[in-house]
Amino acid sequence: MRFRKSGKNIRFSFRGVGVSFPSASGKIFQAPRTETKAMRVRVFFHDRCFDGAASAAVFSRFYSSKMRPDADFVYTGLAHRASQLFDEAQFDGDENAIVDFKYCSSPRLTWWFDHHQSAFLTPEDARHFQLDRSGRKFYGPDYRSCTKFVAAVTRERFGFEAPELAELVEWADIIDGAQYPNAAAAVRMEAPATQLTLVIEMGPDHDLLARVIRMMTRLPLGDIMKVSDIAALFKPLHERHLKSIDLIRERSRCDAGVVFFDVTGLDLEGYSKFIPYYLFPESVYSVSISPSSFRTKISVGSNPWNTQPRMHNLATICERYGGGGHARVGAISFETGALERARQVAREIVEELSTPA
Ligand SMILES: [Mn+2]
Repeated sequence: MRFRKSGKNIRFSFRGVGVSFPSASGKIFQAPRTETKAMRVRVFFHDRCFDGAASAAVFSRFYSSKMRPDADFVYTGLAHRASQLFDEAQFDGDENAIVDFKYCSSPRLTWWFDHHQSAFLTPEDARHFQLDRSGRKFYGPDYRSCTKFVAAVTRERFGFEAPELAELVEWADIIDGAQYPNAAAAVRMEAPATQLTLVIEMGPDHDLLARVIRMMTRLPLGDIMKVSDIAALFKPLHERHLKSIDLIRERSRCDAGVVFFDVTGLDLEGYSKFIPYYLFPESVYSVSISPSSFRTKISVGSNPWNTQPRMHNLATICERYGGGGHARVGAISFETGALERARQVAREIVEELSTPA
């Protein structure tokens, strides 16, 4: 039996099982099951992204299986924006991990996995990563999904095997790598993974993502879509999605293989990026402008089902304007209200993509 005073509590413990009582001055009563405090792991993930959520789920399963079975996970989504990406005060876990999002040189960051070409905000960040010797920060730009990258690294380096996560990993690779057999498979959303993607990308709030991540760690995707509130969220989003196909059809034009549309004023935030290729199967690239509450966004993509060779690196083009992404898909965020600037940049990009490099 041991006694210990911690803060306002007096703690009794025997063989690792402890009970805390408030001391005379304290008001808190708690009876934890074990003496050791659970390890708190904060996982930052690419918000509203199937691959971001799935990466967080695979990382969490790895961490509880190979590092600390008693870990408590807290999930925080990160979004690309024109202003500061990280608030270091948020790195308040015993461990802080980032998956599927840019590197951060904070000493409080203990795990990092990303696969984006534009993973480093600055050359200093890239150098900081190269000098890291923790063996816990990994960059896999050749991977189509961060989820598959996390699964591969944790298997090879830490012996983590989770066959029940194979479905999740495969779908993250299909979704993030745009490996659907055709545009219709992506746009019609018949597979549960594609339905869940819609809920993740356009669902109502950020707590939802933390719940979805927890479900991904233990349920097949078909079962997640049967959870009543997830199914209820999907239905109106799907109807809206079907309507968005018609609206984008009205706003789009396709010249020299480049689809352009501007959905300003249409309340179309988060429409499927595959709609332009579904509408214009012959297109090679798409450029679109979509204002939202916190940014004005230019999305630049290439038609995954058009086998014509690509002459342009879209991440490189977007980086020139302060954005980033992958060779075949990129985006630029402007401050809200910078619509004229965004339209000018979009015109320049359409022009550049219409001309062979
Ligand atoms: Mn990703």
